[in-house]
Amino acid sequence: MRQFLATLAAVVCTLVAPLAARASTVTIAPTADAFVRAQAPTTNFGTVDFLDSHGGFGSYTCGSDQQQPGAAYAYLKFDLSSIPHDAVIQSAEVVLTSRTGFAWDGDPAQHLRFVGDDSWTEDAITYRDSPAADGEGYLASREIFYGFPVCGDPKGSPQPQAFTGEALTQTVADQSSGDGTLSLQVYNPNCAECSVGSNLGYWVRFYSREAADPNVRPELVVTYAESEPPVLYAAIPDKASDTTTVVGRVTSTPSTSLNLRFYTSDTCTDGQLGGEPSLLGTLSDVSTDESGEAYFAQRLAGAAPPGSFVAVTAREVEGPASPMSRCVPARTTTSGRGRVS
Ligand SMILES: [Ca+2]
Repeated sequence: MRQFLATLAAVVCTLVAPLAARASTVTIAPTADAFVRAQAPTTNFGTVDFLDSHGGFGSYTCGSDQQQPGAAYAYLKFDLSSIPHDAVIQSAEVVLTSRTGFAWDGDPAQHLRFVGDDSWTEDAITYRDSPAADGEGYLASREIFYGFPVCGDPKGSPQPQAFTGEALTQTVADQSSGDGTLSLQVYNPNCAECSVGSNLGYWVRFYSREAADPNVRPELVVTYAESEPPVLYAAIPDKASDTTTVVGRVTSTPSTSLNLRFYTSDTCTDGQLGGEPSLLGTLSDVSTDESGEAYFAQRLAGAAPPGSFVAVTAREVEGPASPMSRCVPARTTTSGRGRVS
């Protein structure tokens, strides 16, 4: 037995593959952006190079489009299909670049709100038919301050504004696995009775996706972990003890407990387990180390049938299953032990 385990250890050590990068980042440009203005309820503002967010019913914006009274809200839509289906989303950040605004009074923060209705379009949305935000909750918020003079567009150099947080990340994850489209509203509330007056709000003007400089256009940055297939080095059935010793490696979230499920079938084509795989056995509580790596060399109850092939999937508790590993032949001799199929 000791000799056997020493052999397995040698197999593991000689077959350590370089670590694949697990965290990936994708930057997504909006497919549509526009703002709506309460006091121009049938006007579409989808093609200008800016997005206004202004909560005040009684205050005004004052930019390149002259003085415009009342509240304005911005909308952005993102296509999330570039995020892999089995990705575990770790963080999401909406980056808007501001160019002017004015701190009238009230809530100094600009807020992102979730909009579940994705049916709006850039060239048709108006205040009158704009979709409401789903609930009053804020996905992410950021205080943005522009002082006197009120007018001026731009005021100073462009200012990148990163909106991030758990609620935004969770919503991106939900929409990625849901309808694949994310709509957001940029919002500032009206302050009915403020210290310096009534019906005031903070105005911020951001660049839209029509901005001439691509560096100031809105973007959504999503960081995710790709679920990698485990690597099975060997599956060694032992009829006498009715067990199968499985040896391999799995890469996942660091310091996490994994459940491994081993399948057997009579065919293995181009490394993919074919036929009708049946469950051979499971290993639970296989723990990754601080770099996200786990090795296993253990016995499963039950011997894989002679001439069969074996492959494995891994999953975190409550997580999605990883892709299936490449299959290896269930071998009783040393000749093919540890060969990666
Ligand atoms: Ca636009």
